[in-house]
Amino acid sequence: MALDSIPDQSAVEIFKHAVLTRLRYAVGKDPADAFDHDWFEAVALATSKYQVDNWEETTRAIDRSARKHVYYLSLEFLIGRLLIDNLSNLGLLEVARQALSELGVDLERIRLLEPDAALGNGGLGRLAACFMESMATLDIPAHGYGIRYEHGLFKQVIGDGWQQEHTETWLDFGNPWEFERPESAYSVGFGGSVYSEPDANGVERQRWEPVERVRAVAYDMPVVGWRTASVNTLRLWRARAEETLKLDRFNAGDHLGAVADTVRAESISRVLYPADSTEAGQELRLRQEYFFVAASLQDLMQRHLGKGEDVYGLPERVAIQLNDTHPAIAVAELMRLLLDERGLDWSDAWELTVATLSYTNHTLLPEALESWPVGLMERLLPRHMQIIYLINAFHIDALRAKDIHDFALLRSVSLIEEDHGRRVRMGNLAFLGSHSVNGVSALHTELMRETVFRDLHRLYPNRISNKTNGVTFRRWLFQTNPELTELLVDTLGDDVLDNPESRLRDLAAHAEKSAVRQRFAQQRRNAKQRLAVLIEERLGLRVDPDALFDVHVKRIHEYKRQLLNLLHTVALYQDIRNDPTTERVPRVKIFAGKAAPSYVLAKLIIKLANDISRTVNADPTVRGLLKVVFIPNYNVSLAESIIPAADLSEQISTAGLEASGTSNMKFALNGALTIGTLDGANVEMCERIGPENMFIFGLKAQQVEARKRAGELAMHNEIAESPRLQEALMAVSSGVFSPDDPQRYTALIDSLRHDDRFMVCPDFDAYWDAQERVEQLWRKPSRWWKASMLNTARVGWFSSDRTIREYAQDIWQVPVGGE
Ligand code: 26V
Repeated sequence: MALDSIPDQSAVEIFKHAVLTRLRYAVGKDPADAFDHDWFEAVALATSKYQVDNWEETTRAIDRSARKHVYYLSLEFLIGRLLIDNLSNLGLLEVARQALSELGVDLERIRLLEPDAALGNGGLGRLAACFMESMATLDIPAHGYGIRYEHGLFKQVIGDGWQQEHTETWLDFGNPWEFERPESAYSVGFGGSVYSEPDANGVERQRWEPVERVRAVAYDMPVVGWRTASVNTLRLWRARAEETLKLDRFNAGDHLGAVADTVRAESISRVLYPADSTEAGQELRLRQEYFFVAASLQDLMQRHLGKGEDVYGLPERVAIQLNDTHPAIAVAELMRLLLDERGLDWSDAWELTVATLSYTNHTLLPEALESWPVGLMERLLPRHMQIIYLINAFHIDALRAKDIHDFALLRSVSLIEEDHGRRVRMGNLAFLGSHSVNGVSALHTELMRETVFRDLHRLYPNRISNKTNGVTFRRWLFQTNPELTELLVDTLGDDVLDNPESRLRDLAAHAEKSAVRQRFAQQRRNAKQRLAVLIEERLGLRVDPDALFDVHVKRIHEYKRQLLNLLHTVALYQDIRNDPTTERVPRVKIFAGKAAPSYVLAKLIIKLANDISRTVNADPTVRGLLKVVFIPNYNVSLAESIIPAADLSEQISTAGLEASGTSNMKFALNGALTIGTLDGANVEMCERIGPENMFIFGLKAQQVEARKRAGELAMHNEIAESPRLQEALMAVSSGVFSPDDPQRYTALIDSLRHDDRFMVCPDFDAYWDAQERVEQLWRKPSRWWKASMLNTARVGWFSSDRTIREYAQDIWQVPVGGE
């Protein structure tokens, strides 16, 4: 094994001892009667001990040092499992494997018992987890702040082809990686009134008196970097009632009323919002946002001032990154702390706030842009609403002073939206309150400048910058794909583990050698074999590991166009049926992904995938040329099984709508070839990997925009001109795949004919042709595997280490380890 070969026997003995002590004293079991789960817990606790030694030291060093500290505020951290991640970053993987095997325990088996920490919906949450790992690796002192949801993203069960949501219970057996910190608890207020009164100097000051208070209690998880001594902290807040039981009410016989406040308070950290971009706006969501922002700002302010630092020095010592607008209320909260609690005047407070905060935008979809009704804000956060009005007034005054009177412009840059009932625009608040605003790919950043923030960008032309996303190679290459990693180490040397960004490039020369290509193909074949076993175990379905694995896994959303892929699947099916002599490359179409529970159309698309799967897989005339699989409950762990086994990665969003994508990078890193549109980070991947090593097709963002602007959303011509598309649409809408309910998809298909906002029809033929190019290349194995290796060789730039270095340099102004 490449990651840390031949373990030292004394290290093995120490690890064994650590496991056995924890098994006995923390789990309370004897090796003879320990179940697998007991072993998992003991191993996790033993691993945690190694982290904690360095952690305490790092924390103390940070507390003493004057180094600038980064705070990453995010409502989501999509972590997945941690055992292998932690062991591998600590350099203990082989030590642990050996120690356990000497105890008669298989690490491979027990690692599967760890539940995924699924505290996120998708890309945004997973990015936060990758960033935490990279910041630790780069020795950047950092805290992640979020919510310790009792229930993470729902578990998806497929019943009769439909998505059903079941509560997720990752904490059932406790979380061995966390440490409760009852001493780090803060009070967070809601509601009430604001009183104006003069302070000692006769200056009018505002005092907010909330009617409700909730306690935020810290739970810390150590974050270890790759082969570094420093350990950062992910601090997640749990909501508790200030007073758990109202004794007077209880004694008066009102037993339920006595605990009602507890239930209300604790509901804040009960569950992660399962929507990724459907209409936001629930009161509980705003309570979650303010809850974690208020606790985090109190905590970081206490750490800052506790070092004897001056409040005016905040931006020199502290950088706060807002992960989307979810923590944007931090702008008003930091102002409130500085004005009301510290007594600063407005202009100083504003200067410090803007210099400390920065904001990342992750979507341009209108339905995902947060705004809160003014009435709700006034009721829940009256002082913040006053501050927002004041920020707005100063802002508009400043523009007028610069002789800007254009009414349309003033309306568009205002913090208050007046059109659909009065609402606070959180995007504008985050923009104004930050010194830096960034997009997550070059194209997305350009579109931010041209669309949502067009006018604000004109007023502040230097504020928006691009920071193209990346992924951590430790998880998405070393841990996910040890066999490929071993190949890389054997071929390129051990240094590839520490410097993959540059060293992976050397793989290009080896792509010319047939022996290395064969080994590259063999490791893929093995990963496909393992995935085939998983599919058979979970679905009772056999797939051929020698077929082309064509993979489309991500949240289910119209803009991600699973429907386009399904129509291609149908067309392929018809092609095979219509022509018994057709020589097709055998293919397995693999789908996985969750739909927001309230997103009816996305759930129908899941049902369609399952209907097509059932029909195609049962049809003997298909002759093994096509299989369709929908694997339930897509999560980080499933992604880790699927990605190394993919030959083809589907990244086919409507151009202009996918801000970046990050699975595109993970697939390419593992050598899958991408079929995709020029959207998000695909554009930059194409520049580096070369268009000859990808299958690019379809309308470009500007063309999509032009068609929408011209109102060309009816697709009668496109359909008439493509017999293949026409036939596929007809089959789906007439019930070929849903004989039990022939009308099931009629409306869905009709909407494509009349209002195809996601350009499925106009891109269909181009997509078909690109898929034909895929087949042609697959038939030439030496060319396919060369292209595959070039993908791995050329995606080094998409490491989250590179992304974090850019944030550190351009936004946070913090030095990176070793600098
Ligand atoms: C919005 C909402 C609104 C309703 C309540 C719950 C909720 C949760 C999340 C979101 C934001 C969705 C934005 C998002 O996930 N964007 C993705 O960010 C990735 C990392 O930058 C990027 O790769 C994806 O392209 C982008 O879709």
